[in-house]
Amino acid sequence: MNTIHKIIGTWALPLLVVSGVLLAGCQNGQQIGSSDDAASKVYVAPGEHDEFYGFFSGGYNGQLGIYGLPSGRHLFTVPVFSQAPVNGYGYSEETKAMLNTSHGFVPWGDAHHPELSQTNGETDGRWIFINENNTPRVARIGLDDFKTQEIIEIPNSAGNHASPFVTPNTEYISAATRFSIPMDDKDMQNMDVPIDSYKENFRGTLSFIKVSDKGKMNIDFQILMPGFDYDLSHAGKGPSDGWSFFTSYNSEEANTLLEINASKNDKDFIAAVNWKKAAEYVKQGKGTMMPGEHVRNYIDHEEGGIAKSETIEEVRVLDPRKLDGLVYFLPTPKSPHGVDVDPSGKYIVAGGKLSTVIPVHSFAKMKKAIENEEFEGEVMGVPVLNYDSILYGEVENPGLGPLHTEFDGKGNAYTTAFISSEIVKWDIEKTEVVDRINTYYSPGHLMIPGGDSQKPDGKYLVALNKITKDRYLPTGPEMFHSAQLIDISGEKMKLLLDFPTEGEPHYAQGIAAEKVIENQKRFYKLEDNGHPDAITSEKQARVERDGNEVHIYMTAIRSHFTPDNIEGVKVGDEVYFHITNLEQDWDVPHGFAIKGANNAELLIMPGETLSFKWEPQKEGVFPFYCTDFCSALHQEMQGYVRVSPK
Ligand code: CUK
Ligand code: CUA
Repeated sequence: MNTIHKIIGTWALPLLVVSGVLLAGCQNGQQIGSSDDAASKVYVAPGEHDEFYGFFSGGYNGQLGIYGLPSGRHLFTVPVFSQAPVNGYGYSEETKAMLNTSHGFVPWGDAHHPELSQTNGETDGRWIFINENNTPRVARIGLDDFKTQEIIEIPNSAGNHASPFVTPNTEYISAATRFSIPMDDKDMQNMDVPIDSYKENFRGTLSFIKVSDKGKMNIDFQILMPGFDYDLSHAGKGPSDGWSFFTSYNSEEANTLLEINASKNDKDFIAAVNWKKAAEYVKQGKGTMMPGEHVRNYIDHEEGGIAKSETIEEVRVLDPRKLDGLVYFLPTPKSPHGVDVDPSGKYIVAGGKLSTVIPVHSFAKMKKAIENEEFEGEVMGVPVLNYDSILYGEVENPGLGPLHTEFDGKGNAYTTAFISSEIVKWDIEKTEVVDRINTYYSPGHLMIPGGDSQKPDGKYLVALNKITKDRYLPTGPEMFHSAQLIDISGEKMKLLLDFPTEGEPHYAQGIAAEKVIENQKRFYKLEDNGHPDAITSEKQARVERDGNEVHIYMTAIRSHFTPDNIEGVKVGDEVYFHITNLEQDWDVPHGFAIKGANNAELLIMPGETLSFKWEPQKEGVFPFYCTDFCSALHQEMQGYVRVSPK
């Protein structure tokens, strides 16, 4: 059954014209088991927990959504690249610095790909990384407290899309520029040149971020590349450990109307990067230190958990024209989007958006072709291999618009077909389609817990659909995206559940809950609170003036603030409320808000100190209160600040 659904999406139209495919209006029956069967498989009884954590990128909300699987319940949202009024992330004095960049304070991001840390090719539950596409950045979130710990900017990049995919022991995280930009080879500076000088002046970069045992990220090296657009990436594993693969499109190097002009070539390229070789070059001091201003923000746990920023001026750049054996191009049909390496590490699968087959490259053949120097030419020092000598096979009839592939660890691959709205299951060794299921509608990525690692947990698959249409009660012109949970434990895929997701989830990750739960922090111990403005008892509560700065050292405990009547503040003062939550019990946060403040609220976790800045503009008496219903006497948890004239 290869049904073409009613289509949707404006970009699909020219694409279909290009592929010469007709639109059909039919919509076929859904392969739902019996509904009882499906219901029992996703039912998590009240008080019971889900089997898996699902981490879904929030797309243009810039955050990371946490969902329980198989229930599809939205459990939490971790604020990462965007300010979050719900808990004051990016508003509080402690977290503001997390959003600093070389462009200044950037309080929004476009997050596409979460990626769990791995040890020996298996997800290990330490951290999850996520990329920011617009102002190129990568974040690291700790899975002990589900808070963003670090954000590093990627220099000499314009759009960080092929990111942040990890190597099997989280040695490196990949990043690549989505947009090429005019870059001077000598100093990597973005140049003021005519846009139609693209072919001559535009360049790309692939970046490798090193991750220390403690998680600290730094940009170890960048590779200067031809001016294509780099899209997705995945690291090799097993036999292909030591390599990373990046798709590129626009090998035509078009700078306008890419929809047509970047769809001309039959094949574009996957860039295969030998990162172990690159790391050796770095050790030998090869490459050149180049300007590459970027900012790294991190929570300083030595200094009371306050975010700090540092600016780094340079980055090491490796040039394939000068260093051999770094990168090879694998010709790949046609405008590939996703690239995925199967759990055995033997096969490299591309999702050619405009391709009529799914090409599967053989890593062994690629190595051989490199040894025998079977090159067809080169682009900017990067040898181009011969398609036929690296190809393992082509999967026929894979649906229209194949994008992304995940694996079940049982020899099968699952590829999304955006245009024909389906997921296609195929046998990797045989490169043959064995099953297909409709999705509603137009899936982008898909996720199997561990599905891009060496040890997938092949029980469930989540389709991350781009178009929702009629799946839920209408909410006007705008609606949440739609995810679908599919049972992949048997031979035939079965649709189990629809659930809405916030933002636009591109990629997602899943992990057995037990791998994460054991390291969870339930609250911060007061005795570990090293915040310089923390106070650990009400006796220490006080108001201090320093010029026009007023510092209020305040405590919160059920159900009062100390102090709760504050006088002596003047119009034009800079007032800082440093509030320590004295509770030592799980899930008893207190909130803080004050009338008219040009700021969000704070949500202060037990044992934590957060600071709120307020610049009163008018005289009078202003109430403040706790925003989180914390006890039966929560409504009594309030106070006043008196503001007098200057
Ligand atoms: S992308 Cu969204 S469907 Cu940004 Cu990984 Cu492919
Ligand atoms: Cu504290 Cu409500």
